[in-house]
Amino acid sequence: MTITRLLAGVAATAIVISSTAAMADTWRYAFEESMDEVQGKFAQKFKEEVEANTDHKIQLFPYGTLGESADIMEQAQAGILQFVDQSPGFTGSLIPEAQVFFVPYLLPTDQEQLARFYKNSKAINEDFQGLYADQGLELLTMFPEGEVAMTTKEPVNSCEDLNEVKFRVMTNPLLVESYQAFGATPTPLPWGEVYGGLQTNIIQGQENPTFFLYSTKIYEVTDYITYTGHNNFTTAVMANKDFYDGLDEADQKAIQAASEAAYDYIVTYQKGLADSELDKIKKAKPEMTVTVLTEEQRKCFKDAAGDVEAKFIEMTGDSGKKILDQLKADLKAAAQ
Ligand code: 6CS
Repeated sequence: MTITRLLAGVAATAIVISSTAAMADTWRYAFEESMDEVQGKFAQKFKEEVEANTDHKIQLFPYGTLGESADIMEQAQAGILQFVDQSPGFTGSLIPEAQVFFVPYLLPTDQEQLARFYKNSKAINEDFQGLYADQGLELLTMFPEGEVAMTTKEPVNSCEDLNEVKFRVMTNPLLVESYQAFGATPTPLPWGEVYGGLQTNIIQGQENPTFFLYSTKIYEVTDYITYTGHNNFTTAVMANKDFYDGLDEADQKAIQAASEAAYDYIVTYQKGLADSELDKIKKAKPEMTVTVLTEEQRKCFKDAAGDVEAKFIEMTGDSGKKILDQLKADLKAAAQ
């Protein structure tokens, strides 16, 4: 057992002991990032709205305080936490259809189009609701965190450059398939092992949105940032379903309204964020090489997308195919 897990266990036990008294007025919300990162900003806005419009308080638990992403999901399902932010990158084994967000080049990179898509998508706001509910979760919202970039120790100008690169991915079977199709050796790891893994050369690459490359200082242990345009980072916020179903209508409405307000806030907050954080990386590490791949260079990544999509349908059957088709229809509507 790692120290983090041990501490998480101790913290969780402490929470259980105090839970009977705290249940009535304090709700607990854990997320996968720090207070100053995108999920933390969303959570703070959500808290502010809930506290302004209900009698309840929200206690926030940023990344690391209760363990890794998988730990906070377990705690939310068990009812120890009332709210959790877990990205589909870690939800793939629990809800295989959530892997749809890892079909390469499915999502656009245009931030405004993406913002319209998540807000209005039937797949997200109706179809995924049922799939999350089957796992004891009330899906409140999904939101974008920006285009992901690859950071590596050697240049990446084509799929061949990923040959024999041990590339860290979130623990998601379809993401493993993607990076296999891109020519790399995918290595699923929780976030806490990524910086050290790069530092000790156990892995030689990873992907994440630009703001996260700066805030987590991952640029210190990689030398190349490459934009292939293959994906946008999606995250999801949910409530424990028994907890949510047990609330009165006024509290449920306040939670939905808080989630909508936090969504609008986080979309606005992220305008220009990728550019400003990339500038900070360049300032902190002038020798960093930043490359935006040309259409020609993207060809092999785009060619791999078809195989990954077929794999997704193979893994999820009719249910996954239905979600994928609906998502494509929703993306088309958001493009107009
Ligand atoms: O790559 C990861 O594991 C992490 N990336 C982001 C942007 N947020 C949380 C997640 O754990």
